[in-house]
Amino acid sequence: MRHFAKALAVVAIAALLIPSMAFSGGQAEPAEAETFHIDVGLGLNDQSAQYASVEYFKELVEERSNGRITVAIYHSSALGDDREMMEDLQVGALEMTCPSTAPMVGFVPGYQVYDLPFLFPSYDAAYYVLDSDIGQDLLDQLEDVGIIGLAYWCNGFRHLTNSRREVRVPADVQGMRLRTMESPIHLGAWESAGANPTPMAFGELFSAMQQGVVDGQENPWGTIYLQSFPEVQDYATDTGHIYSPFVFMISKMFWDTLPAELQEIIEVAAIEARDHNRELNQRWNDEFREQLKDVMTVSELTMDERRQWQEAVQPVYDRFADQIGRDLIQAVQDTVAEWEAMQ
Ligand code: KDG
Repeated sequence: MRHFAKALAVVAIAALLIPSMAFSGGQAEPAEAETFHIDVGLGLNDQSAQYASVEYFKELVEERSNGRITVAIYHSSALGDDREMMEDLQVGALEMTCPSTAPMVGFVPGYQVYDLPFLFPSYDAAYYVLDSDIGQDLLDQLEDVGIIGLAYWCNGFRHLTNSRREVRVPADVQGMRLRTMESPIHLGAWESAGANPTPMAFGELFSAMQQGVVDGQENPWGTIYLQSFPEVQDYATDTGHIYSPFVFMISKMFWDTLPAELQEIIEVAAIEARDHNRELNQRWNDEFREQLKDVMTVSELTMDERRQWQEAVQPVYDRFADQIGRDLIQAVQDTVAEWEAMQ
């Protein structure tokens, strides 16, 4: 409702301004005089590296635009879940957001490729692919659905937590009710491992765990710690089964109203904030993994235990190959191999 009212206000202001610009002696107002406001909606809370990185972006943009752009940040799904916020971007009711790629697959199906388990051996291998032509092509495809993808930020490697028992191998999750992000491949992977997965928006997750609607979930260490998951989860397992990217994105409807020099300020700041975000997130994920050991059981896997997970979830590669595109999967795997050869 708030967004609808805001969209109406934008249309009304445009209707008032456009005729006065067109007929003021044939001269449009100088573009430099215009100011713009960006609301950024986030799913994670204001303790997250995601929030800190948007604050970093805000400082850069406000300073470099001499105040012509102002930025306000709304966290903890206050403006809706990832999918709803993307829909708001499409209609110009919200300016920016930063979802994981998993809930983006309904908008651009190619993003499913990043949902394949054990695809990336390291952060750097993931960045190599994300920042390649493959990653850029997927960002460009967002324009067809009314969104400009500015950069890949880092969510992190995902790890399993649960309230029931220590989990070391797939046999330990048989029938366990696990929340996943809203992606068929995440669901499929946990089904293959023998769990009972259910898709759910992030904003509903904590209370679902608290009320025992689900037994567990999976997320990077920083999120597990900073969203207070140990209050409702006793066990964590170092599965690292998926590397999860974020996409920092802006509404195309809003973008098209910006003068070129302000677009450039935003583009450059989004990349600088990406580098800040990756460094911060990696460091925090490592630090919080250690701190979690004080408040829950954190199980580290042997090579053999990790191999069991890899084998258990392997069927999703075949099951979803046509849906994702075999060429796209191959291109990502070849680029990972290229990165490995360079090491
Ligand atoms: O806005 C980001 C979060 O809402 C979400 O993407 C975090 O990894 C996440 C999850 O589990 O939903």
